[in-house]
Amino acid sequence: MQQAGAGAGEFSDAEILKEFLKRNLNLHPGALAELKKLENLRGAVEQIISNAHHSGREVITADYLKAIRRDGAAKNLGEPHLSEPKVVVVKRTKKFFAEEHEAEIKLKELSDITNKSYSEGNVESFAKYFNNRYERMAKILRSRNHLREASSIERARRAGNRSEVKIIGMVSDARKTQKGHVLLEVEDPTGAIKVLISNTKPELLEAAKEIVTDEVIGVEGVAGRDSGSEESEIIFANDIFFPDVSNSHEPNKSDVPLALAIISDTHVGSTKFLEGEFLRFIKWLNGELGTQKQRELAERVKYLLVGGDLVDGVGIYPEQESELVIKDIHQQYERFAEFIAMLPQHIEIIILPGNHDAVRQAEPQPAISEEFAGKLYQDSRVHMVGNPCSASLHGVNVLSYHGRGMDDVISNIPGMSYTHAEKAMLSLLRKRHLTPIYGDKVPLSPEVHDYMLIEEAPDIFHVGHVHRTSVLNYRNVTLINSGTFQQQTTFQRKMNIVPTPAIVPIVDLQTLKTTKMIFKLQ
Ligand code: D5M
Ligand code: FE
Ligand code: ZN
Repeated sequence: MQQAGAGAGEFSDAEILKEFLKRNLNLHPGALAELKKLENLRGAVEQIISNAHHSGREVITADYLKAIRRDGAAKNLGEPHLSEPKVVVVKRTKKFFAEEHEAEIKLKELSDITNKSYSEGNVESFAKYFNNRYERMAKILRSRNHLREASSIERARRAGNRSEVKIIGMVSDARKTQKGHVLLEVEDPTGAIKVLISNTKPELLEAAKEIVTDEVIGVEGVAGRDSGSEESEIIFANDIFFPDVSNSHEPNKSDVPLALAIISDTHVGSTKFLEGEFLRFIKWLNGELGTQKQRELAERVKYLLVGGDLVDGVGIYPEQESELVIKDIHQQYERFAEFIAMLPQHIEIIILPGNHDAVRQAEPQPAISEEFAGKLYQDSRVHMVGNPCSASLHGVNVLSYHGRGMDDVISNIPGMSYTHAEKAMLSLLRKRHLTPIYGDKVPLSPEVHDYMLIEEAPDIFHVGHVHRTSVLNYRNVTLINSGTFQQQTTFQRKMNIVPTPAIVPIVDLQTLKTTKMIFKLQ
């Protein structure tokens, strides 16, 4: 292959032509030779392409390049003076790739609490809630080969001593015994039984560490009863099963290479909100920032998902007021809406609330209301949804959840931490529940339908809240934490939480590959 001129490294003719072709730019005959006379060939090519992109130029002629060499326009961003234009350049408004494709959004309303009547929180509603949770989780577990013929706990109790049993039960108690076994109490609508996970089975014991109360699991083991007793009271477990994700999960993919940007926890109104970095993100989406490759990605972004904590709110944590630049909640949302207004018109925006937003704290949370987010409701690109929310974007199923359930999992399962929040996310996915523990830190509303249950394994599982960007692939599900645009607060410093601000995951909906875009200023 022919090499380009001195100082151009490995930039071959073919590569140069490819760069122009990729951008729908034609190099006129004779232009290549002229181009190679320019200094810093790579930089010049990038600059010429960028200039052409901005001015709508479609053909690069030798004369054009001569003029650049004459007055160095490539370096100075401007267009050169063409003394004798020989080619008529047809100006056209260049469209972003994402602009040429209509959005395809299906919001799964059944999975959204918004506009539904809420639970009254009485004894009856608790019973209905737990029943709904048990029945739907049991169905997921029963679809696993191992548990197809699981019996009721009542039948397992009546099974003979030492007979093999399989049950599906909700964990009402889980503790470690003095001898290092794990002892569970599990129930189903027919009864309750103890489950012992012996310390002689280290692998099983390790898996059992992840068991928390109120989750629904499958147990396979041997029934045990005292001599003379009429019923078995314990199962000696040989295996335990989480509902998990099927290992043959085939992800849905878009047939066009559109992309999804995911953010959360902007905390507008906080003194720690990184406005400069956030503006750089907006600039990038507008195609005004980044390398050629990064701009090409920006042009494919069709959807923006915002996973809650839009604003910092007021009175959320002790001494918050000293860390607020905007102390009025309405004004915080106004400011947030101003940023959204700067986004390109072709991007559809899905917004759910978090624990700093102006909605009820009990989960599931309805969408932030028009009273607070009026400006956002006036914007036809914006879709205000509840937390959690399920949506299909160009055929790709996305489950989005702000993430307080992570706090419970991190504080209750040994070995979990905010530093490796993706492990906690994975634990939620395998439990197929966003808030498995009832009545811990996260206030839950006992709705008749359990909205926090993960009925179907999504293709993308998005969580915010922990303020650390991370991406993990598990059985063809892409798990994403969307980080934050807020610097460490005093409260977080005290809690030893170290955020990773201004790093935005961008998912290619055709390949499900994720790129982390970094907008840090220093
Ligand atoms: O949460 C910001 C970060 O602080 C996130 O990593 C969770 C963590 N966090 C929030 N509240 C608590 C409590 N009460 N204990 C421990 N860790 C917590 P944000 O929702 O943005 O304030
Ligand atoms: Fe947050
Ligand atoms: Zn939060």
